[in-house]
Amino acid sequence: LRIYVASKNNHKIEEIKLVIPEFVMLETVDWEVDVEETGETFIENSIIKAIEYGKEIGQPVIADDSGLSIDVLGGFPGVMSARYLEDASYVEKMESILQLMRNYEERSARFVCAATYFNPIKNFLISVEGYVEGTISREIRGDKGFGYDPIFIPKGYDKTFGELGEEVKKVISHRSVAFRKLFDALVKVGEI
Ligand code: ITT
Repeated sequence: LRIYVASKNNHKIEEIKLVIPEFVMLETVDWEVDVEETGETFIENSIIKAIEYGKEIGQPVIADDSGLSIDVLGGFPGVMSARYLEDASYVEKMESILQLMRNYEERSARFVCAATYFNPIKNFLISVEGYVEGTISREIRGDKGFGYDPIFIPKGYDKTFGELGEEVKKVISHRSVAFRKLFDALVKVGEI
């Protein structure tokens, strides 16, 4: 069974592949258009991406909208995670966040992932969310994973996702939780 993935982020695609059922083949889409993410929530943006890509290719697609939400910063960068300091590197983005948080002892945060499946043939859509709770480290640590992984310490560990890498992310990450939930639901309703 082929399902297309409405994402241009290869790190995400690789992580989704770690948790999808064996009988599902994930296909990438060559599409130059950058879908405008105008939603205020992860769920809204994942729905926007799934519907735009689904309409474009006329086949079932999945989309992922995700980000880091830091409590003392009012949920920031949240849905702005990819767009924060647009042209800066992730090291610069993470340094900027550590700087914003330098005076805070309270460092709780979570990664959130909204996963949406859209089948344009049946006009069927389903969305779920996954979370992983944790804290923001005092410095950048590790070079595994991607994005903000080197400053996020998941609850129950003393290392960052940047140090822990895929072995741990595939079990507890926001993305693995969300996509396991999504595929369980799709099996349950008989969609796949
Ligand atoms: P697509 O929209 O093409 O899927 P994107 O990277 O633009 O790719 P988002 O708009 O959902 O996707 O932004 C997600 C950002 O949140 C991502 O670029 C990272 O900065 C951050 N992020 C999400 N999941 C993460 C993870 O597992 N580890 C580290 N950072 C993550």
